[in-house]
Amino acid sequence: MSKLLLATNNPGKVEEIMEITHDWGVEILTPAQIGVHLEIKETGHTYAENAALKARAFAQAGRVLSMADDSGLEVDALDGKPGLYSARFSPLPGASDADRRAYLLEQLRSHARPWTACFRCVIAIVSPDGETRFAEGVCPGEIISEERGDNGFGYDPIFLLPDLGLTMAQLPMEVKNQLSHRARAVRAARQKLTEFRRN
Ligand code: ITT
Repeated sequence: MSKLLLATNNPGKVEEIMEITHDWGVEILTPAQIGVHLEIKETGHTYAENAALKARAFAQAGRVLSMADDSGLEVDALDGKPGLYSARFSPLPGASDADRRAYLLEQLRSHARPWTACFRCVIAIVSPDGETRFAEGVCPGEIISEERGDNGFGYDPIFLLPDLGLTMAQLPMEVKNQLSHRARAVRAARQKLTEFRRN
């Protein structure tokens, strides 16, 4: 069975990607499983650059095909912020997901509603010798000011899917994994994996 290393330190992403890929016939590895511990500085100017930086570093360290996800929340009223900086969007040192949600709501308070937004995810798959493929997924929605639901991670409790009337954090994992930005990107990445196998 071919192996694919998940190049991430975010346990929420690991859980989701494991579930989305469970029937791929690929052995999914985590950095902890193979004893690789890397903190990659996200110095890129795009999701694709950051995803490639992460996947390349893990592929080289683990000598195994690696898949990284760079993702973010883009809020229209904030001109697409926090976007690339979603994981670092708070002035507080050591900020938690809850701190980042509170800071986002503070930034939005003076803006007219609805606070339309989308989650975006770019996946990079990189082989140990540097061959690289990308895939992308987007999920539109709206930011709401009260938190709802306990599932997921990050901005999920304040990200509403207007058609369902539920936040991402109110969805069971298997539903989030049908329609999220990550689900879409990971599914698109499956085709790219077959391109590596042919080479
Ligand atoms: P790795 O780089 O180790 O993968 P990270 O959390 O730093 O983990 P990113 O740099 O891609 O990952 O930052 C993405 C941030 O965007 C994440 O920390 C959340 O704040 C937010 N985000 C991404 N996907 C999300 C989702 O499905 N639900 C809620 N928030 C999400």
